[in-house]
Amino acid sequence: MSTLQQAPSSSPPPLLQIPTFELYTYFRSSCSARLRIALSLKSLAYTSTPINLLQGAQLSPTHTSLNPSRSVPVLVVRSTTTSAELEGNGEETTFAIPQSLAALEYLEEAPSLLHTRRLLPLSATARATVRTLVGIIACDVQPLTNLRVQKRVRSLNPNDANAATAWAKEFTEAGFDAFEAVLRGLGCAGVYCVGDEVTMADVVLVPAVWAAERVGVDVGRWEVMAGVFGRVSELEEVRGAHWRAQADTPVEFRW
Ligand SMILES: N[C@@H](CCC(=O)N[C@@H](CS)C(=O)NCC(=O)O)C(=O)O
Repeated sequence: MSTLQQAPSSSPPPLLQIPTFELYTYFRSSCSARLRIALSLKSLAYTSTPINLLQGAQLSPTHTSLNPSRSVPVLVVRSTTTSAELEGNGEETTFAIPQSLAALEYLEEAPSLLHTRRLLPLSATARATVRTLVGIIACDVQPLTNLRVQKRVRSLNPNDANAATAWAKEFTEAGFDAFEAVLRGLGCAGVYCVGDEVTMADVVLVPAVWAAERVGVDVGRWEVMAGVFGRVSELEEVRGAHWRAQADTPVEFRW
């Protein structure tokens, strides 16, 4: 199925300045990887500030003041607002977006970024499908497999070294079953999850598969999804966003 997508022009509209971006990220965080992939696909430069989740840096007072949910990513946007954005009158503003999906939507909607590669299709039907797939991963899988949940599962099962991994595997596999069923049932997959253009569904899927592989899930079980994953993974922008290729990736995990 081919999906209509807004053709981006090569530059921002006159009078709108492209913001600068700072991404609070952790190399292994799948939610951070969503932003790394999207920024890269949109050719938007950013600086990275590493937050070491295993050392508890997300719990520090400084990070909590930036993100009350005590998680990564946080996308900090520094922009010169204009009347076209209905926000101000040419003043410098800095604001933080501490939820990955809100940040993805911002990158899609900000007037100064409308010229960038579109990650949502034009058609409302195709958008709903993209958001369904995004929701399966971001609402039904990731929150259940998050670090803090795994720590809790471990503490509730002190005699079972495998409990947290088994837990994460179970909910990931259930989510991937649903993801595959949507791809098959709606017949939406083309080269990518929804048609032949990369969308937010692909942006969210890829890091979910990386996370799944770490808990021993074999993605080949979901044929359509695995095919899409393979094709998205080949994109240069996605390779650069890989958890093994980040500035804060420890040497032993690098390619
Ligand atoms: N809904 C949030 C979830 C963020 C989240 O759970 N991030 C994980 C990394 S992927 C995290 O920071 N976990 C730290 C912890 O659980 O302490 C989003 O989409 O940004």
